[in-house]
Amino acid sequence: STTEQTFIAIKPDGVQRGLVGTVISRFENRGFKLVAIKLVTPSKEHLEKHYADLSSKPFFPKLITCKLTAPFNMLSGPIVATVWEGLDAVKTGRSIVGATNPLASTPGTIRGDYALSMGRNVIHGSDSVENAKAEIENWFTAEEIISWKSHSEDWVYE
Ligand code: YYY
Ligand code: MG
Repeated sequence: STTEQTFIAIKPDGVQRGLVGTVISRFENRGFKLVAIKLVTPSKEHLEKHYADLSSKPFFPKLITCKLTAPFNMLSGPIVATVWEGLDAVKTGRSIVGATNPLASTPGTIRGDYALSMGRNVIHGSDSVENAKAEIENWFTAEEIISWKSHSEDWVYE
């Protein structure tokens, strides 16, 4: 539906590399509506919840456990957290993001255009409607999700 929402985050490497505007533009240009945005430095506990599904994976420590032993991980700097709304936002969002391993990401996707390493893949995108709901709730309060009508709506949707 056109009110489906997805959670998209620009990871510390994306923020450091000045890709915030690029990522936001790609979602805006596609026709999605921005309904929440903030710059955050999440706690380790917060990230553990965000990536709970991956807690048993071998790369999990590198991803979040310790800033000192894994200095470029998700705890290494600010993240831009966003929520985008629009038709098939989760699935289409994933296709804008690109494959997890940037070497396999198609050019034209964010990872396919701006990344080369799995651990520096610039952006996070929810992988299912159910996970999107949980992630949005983990990163934003209900009051931070803004309901508004875009003047473009009738020119984006038939
Ligand atoms: O959803 P997505 O980000 O594409 O991949 P996930 O399988 O959920 O993994 C989350 C995150 O973990 C990924 O973006 C990079 C990192 N990672 C890694 O460093 N090494 C792996 N083998 C797999 C994932
Ligand atoms: Mg994932």
